[in-house]
Amino acid sequence: MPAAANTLTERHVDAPIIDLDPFDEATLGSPYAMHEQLREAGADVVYIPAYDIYAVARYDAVRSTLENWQHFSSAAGVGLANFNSEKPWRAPSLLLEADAPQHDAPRAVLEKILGARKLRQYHEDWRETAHELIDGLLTGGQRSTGDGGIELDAVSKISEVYPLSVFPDAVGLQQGGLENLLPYGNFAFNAFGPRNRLVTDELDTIGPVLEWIGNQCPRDALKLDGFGGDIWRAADQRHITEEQAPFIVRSLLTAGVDTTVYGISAVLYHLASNPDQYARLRENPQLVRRVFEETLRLESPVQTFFRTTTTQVQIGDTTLDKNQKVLMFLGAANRDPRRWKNPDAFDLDRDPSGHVAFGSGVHQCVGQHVARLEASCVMEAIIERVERIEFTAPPERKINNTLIGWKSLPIRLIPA
Ligand code: HEM
Ligand code: OVM
Repeated sequence: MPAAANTLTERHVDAPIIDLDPFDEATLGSPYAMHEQLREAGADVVYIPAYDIYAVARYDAVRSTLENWQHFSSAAGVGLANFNSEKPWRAPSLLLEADAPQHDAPRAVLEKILGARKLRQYHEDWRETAHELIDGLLTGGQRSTGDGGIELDAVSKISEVYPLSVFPDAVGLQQGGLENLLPYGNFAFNAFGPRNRLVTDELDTIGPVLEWIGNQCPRDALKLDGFGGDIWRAADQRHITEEQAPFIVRSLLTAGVDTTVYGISAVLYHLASNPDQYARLRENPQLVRRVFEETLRLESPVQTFFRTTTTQVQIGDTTLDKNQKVLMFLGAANRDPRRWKNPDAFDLDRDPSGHVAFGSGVHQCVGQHVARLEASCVMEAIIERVERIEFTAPPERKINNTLIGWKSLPIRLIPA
């Protein structure tokens, strides 16, 4: 159904009406003016007629919506499509797009496999891989005249390289076909939005990518030692069924790559933009964790997710009907001046905990320890070898219906 067919019907809405398109390409690339408009519209929830959806952008409203899974369901899809009436583009995720009790067993299995304790066994290998990557760039790269710095695009040479050199192997994927992972994640995150050009432009080429992803999920495709093997062992132990196992592997392949690429790019962007704070990080390497959390707060690589109301429900002074879509602006909550002092500043003196870049509540990112370990390894390798990071040209935004990030980060690394 075209959007116009179900908008502007005479449904009474007692929330401020905001006439904008959050998925417009210009807005996706620079959403901050819209965030302010949504937060300051005068209520905890607003109505966006363009898509017949509600939206929350203030910190408290976003956080309570995230934490209220009883009234705000994920099983009807966490994108614009309402699975109660629209067919999903793929079989729904057993984690992201599920409610209790179905959500419980897959969640418990992944929490254990991706927990901070289990991840310790990957730490050494991931640290070494980061050092090899950075050392390789510093010795093999294009040397600029003058300061002996190395000029490169940090997205294609660091952010997109590192996760792909550690994560697929940790999952237990065989070599070959890894070039499908980023396009798959990009498509999946676009698919949470409307069927705009970002989605339709990919429809011609995505078929073989989907097929390859599907082929990596069965037991036979995966090495025994790795997250994938761990998932299948959980099926052997009847914690999940054999029918569920391949879909849980698919969740790792969907959510586990583009997100960390975007997260690492965001870190490099903020370190290049804040030379004084980079110097401070070099003197205090234990700040790597805070750098990552402050980066996630400011950047919120996953900008939005939806919920669907399960009953009539109140947000602030507004009553929402049952089966209404609610768009949660994680990025706007993470810069809400009601919650954060000087919210737009990258500030290592603040405590960024409580940010909602990983969500909050029962669906809070189950891969967050993986993301933190990858980002820390990259930062530690860089601060050991690199004295300064400078931009050589303005960075270019990459847009996606759900993710915000960088297509290119042209930088110079000045060796220590
Ligand atoms: C859930 C963000 C990395 C796997 C989520 C959610 C957010 C998020 C906001 C909550 C979704 C919701 O409430 O509906 C991020 C960010 C990352 C990241 C910003 C990197 C910086 C990862 C990685 C993996 C992963 C590396 C896999 C190893 C998942 C899965 C879920 C999830 C499976 C669904 C959990 C559930 O519904 O119970 N992520 N994520 N994520 N994430 Fe991440
Ligand atoms: C999934 C999943 C989880 C989180 C994010 C996501 C594409 C997918 O379980 O498939 O984004």
